[in-house]
Amino acid sequence: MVKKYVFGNPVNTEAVVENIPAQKGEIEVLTFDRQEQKFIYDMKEDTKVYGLGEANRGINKRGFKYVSYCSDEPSHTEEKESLYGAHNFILIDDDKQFGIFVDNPGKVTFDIGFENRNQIIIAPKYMDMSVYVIEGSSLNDIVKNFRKLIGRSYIPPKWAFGFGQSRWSYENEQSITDVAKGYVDNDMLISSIYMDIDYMESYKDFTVSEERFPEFKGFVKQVRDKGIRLVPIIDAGVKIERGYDVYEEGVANNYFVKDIDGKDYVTAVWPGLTHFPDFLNKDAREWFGNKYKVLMDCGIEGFWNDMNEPAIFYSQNKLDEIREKILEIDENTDDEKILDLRWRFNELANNKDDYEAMYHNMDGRQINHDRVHNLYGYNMTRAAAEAFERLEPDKRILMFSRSSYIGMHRYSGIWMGDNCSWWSHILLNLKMLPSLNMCGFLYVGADIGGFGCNSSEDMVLRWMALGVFTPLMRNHSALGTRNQECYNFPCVKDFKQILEVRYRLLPYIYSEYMKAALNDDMMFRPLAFVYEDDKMAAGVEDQLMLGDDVMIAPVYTQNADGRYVYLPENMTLVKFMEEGAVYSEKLQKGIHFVEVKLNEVIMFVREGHKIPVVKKSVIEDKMLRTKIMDCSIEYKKDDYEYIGEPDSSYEYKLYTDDGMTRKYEG
Ligand code: MIG
Repeated sequence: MVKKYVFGNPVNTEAVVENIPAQKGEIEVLTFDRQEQKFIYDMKEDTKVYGLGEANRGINKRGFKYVSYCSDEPSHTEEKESLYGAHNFILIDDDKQFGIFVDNPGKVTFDIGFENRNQIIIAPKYMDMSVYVIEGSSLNDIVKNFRKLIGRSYIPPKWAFGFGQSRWSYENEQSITDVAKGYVDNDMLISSIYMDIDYMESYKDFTVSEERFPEFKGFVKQVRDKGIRLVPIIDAGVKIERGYDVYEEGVANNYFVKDIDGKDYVTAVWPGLTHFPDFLNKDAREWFGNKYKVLMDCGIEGFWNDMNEPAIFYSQNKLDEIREKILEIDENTDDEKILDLRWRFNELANNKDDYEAMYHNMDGRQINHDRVHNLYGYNMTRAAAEAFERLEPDKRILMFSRSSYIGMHRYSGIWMGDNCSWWSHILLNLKMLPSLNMCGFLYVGADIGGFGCNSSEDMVLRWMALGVFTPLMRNHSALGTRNQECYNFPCVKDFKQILEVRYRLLPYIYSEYMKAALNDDMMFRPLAFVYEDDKMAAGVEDQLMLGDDVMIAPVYTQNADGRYVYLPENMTLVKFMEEGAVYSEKLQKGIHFVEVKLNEVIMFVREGHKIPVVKKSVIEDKMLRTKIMDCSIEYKKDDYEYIGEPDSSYEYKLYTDDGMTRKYEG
């Protein structure tokens, strides 16, 4: 079912958990162009290609070129070829169906019918790699076989399925207290508040500003007593500062990334000049991971890892080059030479020369960073997750990362990075969900409301109405943008209502997540994966199947009264409306226009199915009345009502566990 082919001398990426002997000979399903060092596959007119995880464009990846090279890319416009992750799995749906995983941590280009509409061209920069060909009885089965190969997906604590509010930045106790108050006082449900870089002392990892958080541990508890968890960010770069323990220990033990001569490589990120920990070095990983304890000892139970592509503002080397050029300038220098500096400044950030000048120590072997670039964020996050297992063996810790590679899905989730408050990014959010699931990433979500740019109330409402279904449901926005916390818009009542839908659906969302994780399955599927013979379904890129029972179809355009929806079979339309009312209507297979108000959430339940939702009165009793946002509530039978076809004999399998420990199978 799975065949492995080895080229050159690959490093062990640990993306795969099964030991598979390598095949001799050529990859049967691909043509190898030896001269150009590329793999080619000829597509038919109707061949479809899925996968590539966190990537731009459609669910069907055909018609564009994608470059796997983890990038700090803050503007996800249509022409962008690389985002933060490198997920080299594609699924070809032709007369034959099969998956290909290119386990190569350097740059790999996937041209899926871009140069030539009918060809897939896979071109790795370095030829050291393993390639896996995965077969199965259906698209879904191939994904399952692949997922088994790469190991079980990360499972977060149950509270991480609650709603989270974030912003760059809530920088002191007061601002966090205000956010908590904004939600709690308005009877809006919330489970977490995120701390961005300004909580730290001079952007130093594992420090907390004493001035802004004079009694951090007590403060964490105070917020926690309202049922809300604080989730701080950790950045990859370590500030160069005498006396700062992380810096001193890193230098003393050779735990930082080096230049070719063995000197610690100097870059600049938020803290100013920094070194990057060498996460590919096992000892450095263990050392850095243990540092998370500083915050865990203050009661912190979750983190997000940022800037781990790694993002570089500039390197000392590159800046020195510019300095030299500037010093060459005098009154006789011609204009061109001076203007040339403009480009040099523009090219300082994330410059490929820096990635090519850095070196890792992997099990004693010196390895150029560029060859293993895509493993960096993965191993930063793995460092943390392995430490969590050592420090808190029984407890689930929330962790999600910006940069990633397949393999990291076993250690954490991801968020989709710096999107914008653009309507098109609601749709991009939806499209990435199944692609990420194919690659093992289940705990995923986008910045709701959009990170960059200013969002409008209607946009945040519509985006939330998609977010109620995503495992990570977090509203986050950038420094300088309009405040987009739910209580900062005039129609607080509308937001309150959408948030309630999330918590009412939580038992279903959590169950479907756990089933997907425990069975190496997808939580979100393209319609094409479920209705394989339905040509119409194959073209649907703005609806998804969620678990085995539900189809979602959010509104993602402005000023819309609703939207057209394609039903591949008879289904029940369920609409969560004002005051917690639930409207149901049976609809026939086919195309329908469904009206959806700004404060409503729609979904569709498959024919003959029913799913549990928590009664509104129960949420009111247990959380809103007490003003304690307790996500760990155990519901009883009477706390649920059923939607879809409540009278059918269908037995929905609700998955329950304690939501806290690693005892999953119960
Ligand atoms: O250079 O920490 O994607 O979520 O708010 C920007 C500040 C650094 C990028 C992250 C974003 C975060 C921001 N970070």
